Parts: sequence; structure tokens; C-alpha cells
Amino acid sequence: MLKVVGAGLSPWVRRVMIVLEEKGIEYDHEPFFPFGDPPDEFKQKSPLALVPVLETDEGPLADSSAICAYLEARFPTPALLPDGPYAHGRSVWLCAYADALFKHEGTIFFQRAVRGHLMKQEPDEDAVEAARAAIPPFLAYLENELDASRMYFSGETPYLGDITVASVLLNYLHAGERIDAQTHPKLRGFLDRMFERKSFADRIEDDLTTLGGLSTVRR
Ligand SMILES: N[C@@H](CCC(=O)N[C@@H](CS)C(=O)NCC(=O)O)C(=O)O
Repeated sequence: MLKVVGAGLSPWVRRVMIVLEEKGIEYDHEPFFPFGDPPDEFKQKSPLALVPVLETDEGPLADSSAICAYLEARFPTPALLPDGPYAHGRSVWLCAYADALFKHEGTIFFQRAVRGHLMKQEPDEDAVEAARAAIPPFLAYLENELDASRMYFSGETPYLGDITVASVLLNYLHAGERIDAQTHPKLRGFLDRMFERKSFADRIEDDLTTLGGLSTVRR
């Protein structure tokens, strides 16, 4: 059976688990935090020492984009990317945009959730404030990209771009931040629809047992 290695709180581990669940594929999960100096055995599977890793019967695969490409080639239905070259390209672009957003969101999450909540250390508030200041243009862009008449970015079906944006923004909420329906009605509606899907709802339940009251996702 396929095995996902990596802590489910990572947005990149989460997006792999959600893709597997949306495709209806059973898998094992080994939660693993790679921080510090991970063992050589892990670095052989993941040369950059990052999670996720997917263990397959042909060998390990690192990097969530590589893993999603593998899953799409092996299990093409339901499709991860929409039909049509432009729609396909736009969904991949959203993944790249979510990665740029992660550079800032990940700092807030790391300082507050990992350092502050899990490791019981003082968060670096200057780093948090600098990262928070970088977020509003990302939220404004995503709000503008959504069309109120469509459920998701590309239409009525969630694709990889939708999953990736929602996975990164879930950690923004898990870190105690808010995305308000007053200021970002389309983005808030999109996130609520994504988080109601069973694939996300199951992950959120697990996350909340670890994060407790820090997350605003259900508040
Ligand atoms: N581009 C990579 C990013 C993976 C990544 O940044 N993983 C983080 C967790 S969110 C990690 O393993 N960090 C460990 C470290 O920086 O030491 C992917 O999509 O898999």
C-alpha cells in the first residue's frame, strides 16, 4: 500500500493526503517531523530533507508536486487538473502562487503553531509581524480571481490549484489569523466549501486535536 510520510500539519503533506482521498485511494500515514537533523534513512528518501515523501512499491518519491504528478499518472480519475490548456495552466499557476504565499504563511505558522504551541518556545514576533504584513496582497489577488457564480477557481469541481490554495490558507487560520467574509466574501465562501469536503474535514479534525484553541478555522 502507498504510504505518506510527514506530519499532517504540513500543507504539502496535507495536499497529498487530500489528493489521495479525493481520488479514493487507500494509503498508510506515518506522521514525521523532519526538523533538526533527520536520520540518514529519511534523507535517502528525501534528499532535501523535506516532507512529504510517498513510499511506493517502486521506491520513494519526494516533493508534493512530483508525488501529485505520479498519482495523476497512476490514478487518472477523477482528474487533478481541468480540461483545456488554459484552465490546466491556470490551476498549476495557483499552485505556484500558493507556494509564494507559503513563504510568508509558513513563517507565521512555524512561529506560532510549531515553536509557540508545540515546542513551548517564544515565537519570534518580529518575524511574525513581517510575514503578516506580506499577506494582504495575496488575499486580495485570490479574492479577485474567484467568480461568485463558480464554486471553485476553475468551475464546479475542485482541482489541484484549489486544494493547494486551501491547504496553505488552512495553516494561516490554524496559526490564529482570520479571513473575514466581510472583506473577502468569495475567498471565505471558497474556503468554507473546500473545508466541508470530507477530504479536508477529516484532516481538520486531526489538526485540531494537535492545535486545540489556536486555530480559528471553526470560530
Ligand atoms: N516543495 C516542497 C515543500 C515541502 C516543505 O517545505 N516541507 C516542509 C514542511 S511544510 C518541511 O519539510 N520542512 C522541514 C525543514 O525545513 O527542515 C513540496 O511541495 O513537497
